[in-house]
Amino acid sequence: MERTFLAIKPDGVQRGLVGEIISRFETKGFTLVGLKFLKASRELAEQHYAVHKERPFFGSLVDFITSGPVVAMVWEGDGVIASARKLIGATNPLTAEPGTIRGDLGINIGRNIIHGSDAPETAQYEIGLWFREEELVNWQPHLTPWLHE
Ligand code: 3AN
Repeated sequence: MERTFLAIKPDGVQRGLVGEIISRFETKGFTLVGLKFLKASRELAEQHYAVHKERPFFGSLVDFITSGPVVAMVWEGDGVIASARKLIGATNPLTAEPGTIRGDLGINIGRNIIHGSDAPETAQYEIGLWFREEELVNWQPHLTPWLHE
């Protein structure tokens, strides 16, 4: 079963959007298998954003994600990586489609509320970076037969 890494960034936490955001993935039908609330270290943030190391905004990305607590999560389900990206919306909240998390809840690219893995390799890397294997819970929701034919 596919898994993805999602993180509600410090702006989402400070704005009191944690419940609303988690609710969107729950009501879609995906399964929460990992959840932690933490203030990321600089080292963790730099590893997380390693692919953006050469980009001009790398420093501000790391500053921002370490500036307050984040909600780190692993969600499971068929096609969850691509579907979560759709639920999240385009990188810039100002142009993200209404109905998406960023499109409904944000206005600025540097305050785009949530991170979501963009591919299976990234998901695997990010889950391993933020969670130990024993922190992930394998469970079967009772709702499964009502969500899957
Ligand atoms: P996404 O989060 O939609 O996958 P990426 O992976 O292209 O977007 O970028 C990672 C993060 O870098 C974004 N969430 C955003 O906060 C920041 N970012 C991306 N492009 C820009 C930009 N042009 N200016 C400032 N920040 C940016």
